[in-house]
Order: sequence, then structure tokens, then C-alpha cells
Amino acid sequence: MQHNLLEGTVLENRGALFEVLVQGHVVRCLLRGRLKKDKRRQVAPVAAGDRVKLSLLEPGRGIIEEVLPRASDLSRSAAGSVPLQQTLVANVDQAVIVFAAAEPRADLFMLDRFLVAATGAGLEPVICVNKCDLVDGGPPRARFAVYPQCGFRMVFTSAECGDGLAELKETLRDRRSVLCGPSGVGKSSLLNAIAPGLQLRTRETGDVTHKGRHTTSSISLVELPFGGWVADTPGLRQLGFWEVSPDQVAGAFPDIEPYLGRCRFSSCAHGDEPGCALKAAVNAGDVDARRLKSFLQMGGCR
Ligand SMILES: Nc1nc2c(ncn2[C@@H]2O[C@H](COP(=O)(O)OP(=O)(O)OP(=O)(O)O)[C@@H](O)[C@H]2O)c(=O)[nH]1
Ligand SMILES: [Mg+2]
Ligand SMILES: [Zn+2]
Repeated sequence: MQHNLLEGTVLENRGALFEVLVQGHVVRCLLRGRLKKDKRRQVAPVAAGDRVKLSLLEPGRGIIEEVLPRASDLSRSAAGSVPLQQTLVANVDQAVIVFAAAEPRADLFMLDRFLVAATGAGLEPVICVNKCDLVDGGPPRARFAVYPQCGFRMVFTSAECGDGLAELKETLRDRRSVLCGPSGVGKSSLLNAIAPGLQLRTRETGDVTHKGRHTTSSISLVELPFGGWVADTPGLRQLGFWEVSPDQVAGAFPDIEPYLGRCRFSSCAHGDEPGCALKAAVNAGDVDARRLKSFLQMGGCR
């Protein structure tokens, strides 16, 4: 029976159903029962982006028999009495972290959390600040200045008036990317603007009462007409980490990393201890105080 198995890529998961792309055709699949046995720790054993082997039941319908090893796994900790791992997307190599210049105004602590999740999963992060048309005086570079100083790539865009879209397109070309970030920042709008054929659902303009609902309701992987794949995700209000080590947190803080282990006391909590190298760096203007707070909140200290 093994010789009948086909290989494909999971595009989307809705409930018990998975859409798998096999040689240019979409096959709607269920999971073989034994794949579900890992349910205790995982929300679902298969995610968008997974490479799978499936058996065809009839044209367009199949059963996923096997999930191939992942090259990458962007996960979060799903809320609940028992923490569960939720893989948002598998096998991407780049995370475009989208925040808005306004409406909603970017929460930089949240941005840092996305950076930790992305770099911790081994993905190359790119920060995209969208809705730049809503602020006066051009892209708000000053507010985000610490990020390019850390070496993170940044793109300032407006899905509305087209600014920065050519650069975003080049960023996505021939890569496997995930677009993540809070709800309502324009992730789906950006994809529609650079690849109009996609026609992803976006929030109605003027829908100001939109609260607690996501316009994009499931994660879907789409092929870009100019080369590459991208996963559009529903905005996350919270991003709980799944098994992120202090080292992985530090990996998203290249501005702070050089000062680690240099405090006078190895037990330094980086509060008011004498000889704290991190506090000294903040006082000298070498480290941003907000970034240090963010780093400590995430348990970046070894
Ligand atoms: N002014 C302005 N509005 C924008 C821009 N991009 C998106 N919007 C609007 O912002 C709202 C949210 O856009 P979406 O693309 O649905 O946002 P999303 O990030 O995909 O949201 P979720 O799917 O809920 O995670 C819509 O009303 C868009 O028209 C922009 O660059 N400028
Ligand atoms: Mg969306
Ligand atoms: Zn210290």
C-alpha cells in the first residue's frame, strides 16, 4: 500500500479537514487515526506548510498517512488548563512581522515577542510597519529606530497607497514566508495589494466595532504569482511561547546580548544591584530602557 502514497503540501486546515496541494491539484484530506494520538501536547499534528504523504480515496479526496519531518516550526502555546503546542505554520524560512503605524498603534513589547518567536524558530525576521499613510511626516522611522540598529530588516508600507510594496514583494519573492502580527494591521490587505489574484478576505472599511474577531480565520498557505509561498495568519492577540529558552530570547536581543554575564554578581537581577552591566548600558545610552524591560519580562536572563 505504501507505493500508492502521494506527497503534498498542506495549504490549510479547517476543523478536521486539510487541504493538500498534490501535483497542482487540491486534495481534501482527513487524518489517519493513529496520527491523532499525539493530541495530548499538540493542538493538531498537522499544520499549514507541512509536507505529508497521503493515500487517495477518490479524485480530490484522501487521507493523510504520514507527516514528513519539519525544516522549521513556528509554534505558540495555546491557552487552556493544560498547555498545548500549536504549530502555526511549518517549513517556512522567513517571518514578516506586520505591525501598524496607527490603528492599531504598534505595541513594541508585542513586536519583541514576535521577534523572539520567529528567531527562536530559526526563521529570518523582517519587520513590516504598515498603514504609514495614516501618520504625518512619512514613515515613523524614529519610533522603530532600535530595530534596524539591532540589524533587523524593516519595510515601511501602505497597502492603501502602495508605498513600500515593491520592496515587500522583493522580500517575499522566491521565499517561503509567514505573515504574522496582531489583528487588523493589514496582513491580508498587503498580500492582496502585491498579488491581486489572491483575493484574501479583509476587514470591511468603516468596521470600527470589530472587536475580538479576526477577519482571517485560519492559516492558509498561498503561492505567489511572482515566485514563493506565503502563509497569511489570523492576528494573534497574545503570543505565548512554546518552549523558548533564555538563549533563544537573547537571540532576538543583539543589543543586549553583549552585556550578558558582565554584571558584578552572577545572581544579578538587573534591578538596583551595584555593578549591573545592563543598567550601566542603559544609563550610558547604549541600550534602550524599554528593550531591557521587554527582555527581562520574557525571561531572557540566564
Ligand atoms: N489606511 C490604511 N488602512 C489599511 C492599510 N492596510 C490595511 N488597511 C485597513 O485595515 C483593515 C484591516 O485590514 P486586514 O488586511 O483585514 O488586516 P489583517 O491584519 O489581515 O487582520 P486579521 O485577518 O484580523 O488578522 C481593513 O479595513 C483595511 O482596509 C493601510 O496601509 N492603510
Ligand atoms: Mg487577515
Ligand atoms: Zn545586572
